[in-house]
Amino acid sequence: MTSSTTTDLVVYGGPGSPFVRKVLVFLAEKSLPWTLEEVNIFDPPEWFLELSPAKRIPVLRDRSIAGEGVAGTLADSSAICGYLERKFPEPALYPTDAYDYGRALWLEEWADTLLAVRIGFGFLRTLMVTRQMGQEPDLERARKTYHQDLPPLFDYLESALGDREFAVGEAFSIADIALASQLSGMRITRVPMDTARWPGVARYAERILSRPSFANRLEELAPLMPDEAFVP
Ligand SMILES: N[C@@H](CCC(=O)N[C@@H](CS)C(=O)NCC(=O)O)C(=O)O
Repeated sequence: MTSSTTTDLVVYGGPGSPFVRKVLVFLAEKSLPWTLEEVNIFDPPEWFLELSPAKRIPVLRDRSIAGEGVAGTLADSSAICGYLERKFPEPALYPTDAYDYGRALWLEEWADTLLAVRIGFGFLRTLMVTRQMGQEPDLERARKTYHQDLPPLFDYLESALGDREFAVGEAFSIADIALASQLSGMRITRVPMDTARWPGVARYAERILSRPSFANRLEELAPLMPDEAFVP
């Protein structure tokens, strides 16, 4: 068996990515130290493409397996979190009840796909990445996301969450990490949440994002945030 110290974990990616955030929050909730090695995914170095065949961040390297090359690396935040859970089981971040487990995986998938596309392309790209690239924000696209594309998703989330504290069961889990990693994209781009229309989602986001694992990540992102709030 390979022995490992927790300082062996390297995350490749940029702190602005919600999927990198998902992995960093997962590590923080496990109290595992990590090193973030910045990779600009819009201009990735040649060596990175070998580790990330889909050309995506994050990639995790477990140096206790290999310090270079593909060995010891995993692409995709869900694969990374599953690996970390198996290797570092405490505290458990996946429900033990079979149905809750399945439901947590479903909400993780929903967040990583549908929600990620809307918030990622609708707000992060239009309001934050443009700014980093010295371009004008795409307010029209952001407004279309706000008024047309996101409401059906928030309607679903409002009904899925109800007034529960956590997305699944009675404990914080991967479902909360995945959902809040994407929802935090609105906080970062200073897009207001319609608290009257989706009070459950608003309270939920507030509660989960105030956990230190999230709050510390968001604090690190303050310099990237737009100077002004988005007006829908
Ligand atoms: N399914 C992947 C998605 C990762 C992903 O889409 N990452 C974005 C950054 S937030 C990316 O690398 N985009 C690069 C591109 O679209 O070219 C995961 O869960 O890790």
